[in-house]
Amino acid sequence: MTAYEVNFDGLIGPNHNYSGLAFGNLASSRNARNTSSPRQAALQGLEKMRTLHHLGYRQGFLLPQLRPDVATLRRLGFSGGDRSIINKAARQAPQLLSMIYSASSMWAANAATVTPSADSADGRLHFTPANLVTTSHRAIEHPQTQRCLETVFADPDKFAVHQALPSQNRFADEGAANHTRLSAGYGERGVGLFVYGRDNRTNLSSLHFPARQTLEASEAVARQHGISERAVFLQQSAEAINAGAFHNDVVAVGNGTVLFFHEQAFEAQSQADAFADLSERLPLQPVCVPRDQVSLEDAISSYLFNSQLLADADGNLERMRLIAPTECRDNPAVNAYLAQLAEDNSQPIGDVEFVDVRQSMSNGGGPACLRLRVVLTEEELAAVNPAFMLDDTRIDQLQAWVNDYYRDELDPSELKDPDFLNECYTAYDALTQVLGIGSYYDFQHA
Ligand code: SUG
Repeated sequence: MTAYEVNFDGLIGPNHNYSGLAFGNLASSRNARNTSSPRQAALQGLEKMRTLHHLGYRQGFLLPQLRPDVATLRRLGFSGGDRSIINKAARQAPQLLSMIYSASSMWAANAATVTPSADSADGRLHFTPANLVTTSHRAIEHPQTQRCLETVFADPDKFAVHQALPSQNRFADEGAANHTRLSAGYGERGVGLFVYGRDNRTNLSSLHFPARQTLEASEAVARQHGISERAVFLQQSAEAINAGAFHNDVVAVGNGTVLFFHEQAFEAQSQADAFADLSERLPLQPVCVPRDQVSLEDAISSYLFNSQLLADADGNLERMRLIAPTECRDNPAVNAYLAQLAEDNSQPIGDVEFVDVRQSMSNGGGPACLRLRVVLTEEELAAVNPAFMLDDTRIDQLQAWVNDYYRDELDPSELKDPDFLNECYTAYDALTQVLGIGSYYDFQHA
């Protein structure tokens, strides 16, 4: 059956800011309290979507989540009207404002884990929103993620949108950033490669930063999607986590039968076992980047592995391209490696495109973080809510909307201003009008 990989990018919200909320994510810590540009961030994200559209790929997007999340402040004991709650929080617990104001839902690779219908037990396409329990600003995302996925993928005969796993440390789940679907062709039965940071035997004292994905979470998702028999589990190395690989997609990316990864990405024994298992199921093509060509530090600062690894626009997996962040071009070792890779005919990656997503990168989110990959058959594609598929006209409309409603600069101290709440709500209201999706956000029902 013909099937396509469609990327759904997170549309970046007017509240994009640098609050240093993600311990273990080096860029987030480095840029804490810096002034952001929500407008540049959103325009950069939309230009990346345009680049893919112009290259011939189908491109969709997911809605920004409603922020500030005043409902969470109510659950934390604040009462009154929305503006009054912001004022009280600004006085009594200003640190909570950065939590409920984060634009982190932009990193759609953490929205959910996705299993295509060719692989699942019931022939539907499955989504499990990630509980993101490791960080408090992201743990509040999953209810709105679920709602957004149910809006975009609304047909329950074709799409199954599950609830997030229980919000417990034991089931910590960060979604597709730690999952790669490998297959010989998009429409063919494939394998789910789940990469986790810890299980119940992991020596936690060896980790300086949190391991955000657990084996038990990955196993539960595989069970939900009916792919336990078609799942392979692989452990990230402590070395990679300690160097700042807070998700596997910072040190590895796969597509088709290709797994492109850093030499130090995985625990050695786990890698040997998983690769042997994968090789029995499909003609695995590992492309390992040696540490003496690209150090782990360079891989993480340039986000080489957070490139999007794409088949060509016809879905031909013999000819792949990387959509890499410009930071890779700026890093001499990475740039030299990529030039060599593109010339190396023993593997299918023959082309590299660079995209500027610096605003997102400064919070630790590269091109691949910004998108959720969904493999869709023709029939499933026809069932996707068309308001969320992009062409030039729609991208132009969204860019005009960003130019009209977004600030050019946002300092984290400005989150205390209740007028900024109104500014955000006005922007979301206008967005639903541009898209023609009616009242979507909670405040529109009030
Ligand atoms: O979860 N940054 C995000 C970046 C997510 C990147 N996603 C993938 N690698 N798939 C995170 O660490 C920073 C927010 C702040 O500090 O303001 C943040 O949440």
